[in-house]
Amino acid sequence: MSSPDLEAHVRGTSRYIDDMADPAGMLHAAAVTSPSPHAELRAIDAAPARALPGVVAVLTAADIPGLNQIGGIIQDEELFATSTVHFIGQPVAVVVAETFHQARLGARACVLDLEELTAIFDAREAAAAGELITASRTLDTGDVDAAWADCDVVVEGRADTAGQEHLYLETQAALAIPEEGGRIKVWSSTQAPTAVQRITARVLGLPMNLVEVEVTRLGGAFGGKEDQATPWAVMAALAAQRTGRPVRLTLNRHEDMVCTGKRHPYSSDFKLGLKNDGAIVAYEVHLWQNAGAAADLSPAILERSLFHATGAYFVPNARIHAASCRTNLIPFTAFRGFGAPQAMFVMEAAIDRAAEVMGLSRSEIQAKNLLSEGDEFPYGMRVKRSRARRSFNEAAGRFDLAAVENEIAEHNATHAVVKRGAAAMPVCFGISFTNAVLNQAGALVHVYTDGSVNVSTGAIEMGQGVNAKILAVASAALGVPRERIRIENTTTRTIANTSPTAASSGADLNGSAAGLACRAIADRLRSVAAERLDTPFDRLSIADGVVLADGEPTGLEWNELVWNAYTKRVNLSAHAHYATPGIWYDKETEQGEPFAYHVFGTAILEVTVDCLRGTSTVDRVRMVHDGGRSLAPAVDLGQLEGGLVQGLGWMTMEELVFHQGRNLSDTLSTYKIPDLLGTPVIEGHFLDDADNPKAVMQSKAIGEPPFMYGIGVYFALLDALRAFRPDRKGVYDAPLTPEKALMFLHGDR
Ligand code: LUZ
Ligand code: MOS
Repeated sequence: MSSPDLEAHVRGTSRYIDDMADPAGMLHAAAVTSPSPHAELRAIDAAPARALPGVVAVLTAADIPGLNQIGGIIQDEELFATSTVHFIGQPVAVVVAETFHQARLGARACVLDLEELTAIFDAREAAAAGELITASRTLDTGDVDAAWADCDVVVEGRADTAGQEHLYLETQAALAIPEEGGRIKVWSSTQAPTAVQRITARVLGLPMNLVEVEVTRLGGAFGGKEDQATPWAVMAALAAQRTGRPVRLTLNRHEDMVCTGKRHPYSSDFKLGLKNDGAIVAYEVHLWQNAGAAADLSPAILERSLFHATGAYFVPNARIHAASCRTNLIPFTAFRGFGAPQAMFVMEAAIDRAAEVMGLSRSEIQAKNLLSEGDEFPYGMRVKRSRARRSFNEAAGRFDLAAVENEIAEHNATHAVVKRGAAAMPVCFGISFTNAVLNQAGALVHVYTDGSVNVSTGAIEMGQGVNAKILAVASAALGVPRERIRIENTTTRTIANTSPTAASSGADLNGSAAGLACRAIADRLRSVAAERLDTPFDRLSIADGVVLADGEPTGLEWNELVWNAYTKRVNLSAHAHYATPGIWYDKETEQGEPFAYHVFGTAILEVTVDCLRGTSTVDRVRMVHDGGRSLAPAVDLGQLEGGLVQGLGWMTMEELVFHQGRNLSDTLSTYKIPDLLGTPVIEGHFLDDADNPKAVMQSKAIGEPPFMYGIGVYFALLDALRAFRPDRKGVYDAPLTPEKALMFLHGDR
């Protein structure tokens, strides 16, 4: 079933913040940002900006009535820098002017008096200098030190991954409107309306009940709007409060690429010990996360890295060290996968190195070590309903992995220049926010007297189809056709204290809450019907807008029942709250059950490399994915394919380049993402009989897990390269761009 947004998207009538008509008297805002990665900020001279036509105000930290502090997990980030700037693109002031262009001219005219300081850009250097965002963490299971002696083979190496630009189609945007009594209404392109509300209130010196944040939909987010829509919304709100006029702040693409956080680059050292048959005995890994200049979500992202360091495998003895390192780059932030992809890449690199040394195939080692029912993760949780082996075996069987591998070996033996490679990529991803508190959601449902229904939740529609899923839940729970139900905009006025729509859990949490609220109303309506039809409550049900008794139509229809309930003064509205049961984590012991359940699957990826040029194509990717019982199969297939392609981009062509703290890949001409022509043939299969009692209507979260299938492409490419250069060992430094492939093939001669 399709998304309720579908028709509007196709017709081009779906509205985003930038499509909203300008309120009367509206101003535009643009940030003044730091040109230096690290400097003492001695003065801001705003006089040249104030002298320009159209400029209404230049606001700095001195104009903030509340706190100049936007940090979430750790309060270490100023809205406007005061004494020191810490990265290029850091806001120091905001210029408010009559037009978009005048605001930007004003921002450019401000003169900053800066005294340069030494800057650090490398995570390992930052760690060595003691520049950590939080204390480092270690998960430890089994006895790693003793286990090395039991290993037949021990391999070591280094594996690095670069960052990734979100490149959501809609850039960061906000529209703030001052209302009576000091109230501020903010439209924000955020995944986290409550965070925007909380921090706007903090900065503006208002109670939260005077700040409303509303979202219709986002034009993509991918984590980039979980924390980092906030500063722009707060600046717009501050400007609206100070000037008394509505203020719009929309970043252009270049500003968005320079001034907002991206996926964290990681650098890692690994050590993996195995038996001769490929069984993994021990794994030790050090992960250095490049957090950038402020915490943002980095500690939570580091935690998800820790939890996913052993991938889809059972490792009896493991020690995982992780450090979040402060550098003078933009604060890196949430991005689909949230630290898990970076850690899983290292595990796959270690397996690749072991396969190379042992003369085994990578897929043999993978298959041997997949999670079985009841296996324990390094964080102490035991895996339940593990579908790691089932999905791997189904993928290997359905897609005949052995035949693919043989065919490729034969191809490579008979072709000198064009080489092929294949890889399997198993995924296991934990579902729930690792911070247990965030695993709650609310819903508010109104049934109107004509039988039409409005459903409000805290979920943000960002193109991922969460509204289609909530609609499916509401329709089933009420027993009315989807056409009668509208999923409302998300606003802090109807649903309070929301968690970000993130962690793949939007439909799980908000769908559950919506289901509870709808069932409460449906039960009241069944009571009304029981009286009216003189039939016991338990024998009645409502389906497709008709009241049934023992499954047979009674002749009583939804609209009439609703009106009847109204005349009997029955409440036709319900609010419900859902909190995921059973999850907990103890950071002291680093043990717990942080996830409600896990998502599993396996991809088989095939590539071809032109070994004269280093160029490559991804030919085909086939996946078997554990999607539970889907609430919206077309949506899930889209997420499966889209996640994969985004992962392929991260591994092969999206090259985020910083030089002395400056993002050189800050335009669409210098940052390349996969396009239709670069997209392989994709085949996605969902596991049959995949129930999931841990989520709403037996469904499973889908957003993030498919991203990690893309990791496999790195190793498929590496195999093709090694087929040309069997004398060279694998290197693990993603993305594996054509330039890097060329250096691997020919750089040493
Ligand atoms: N956001 C968050 C996330 O705050 N906590 C998480 O565990 C998470 N996981 C994935 C994506 N976003
Ligand atoms: Mo997130 S990476 O906003 O789920």
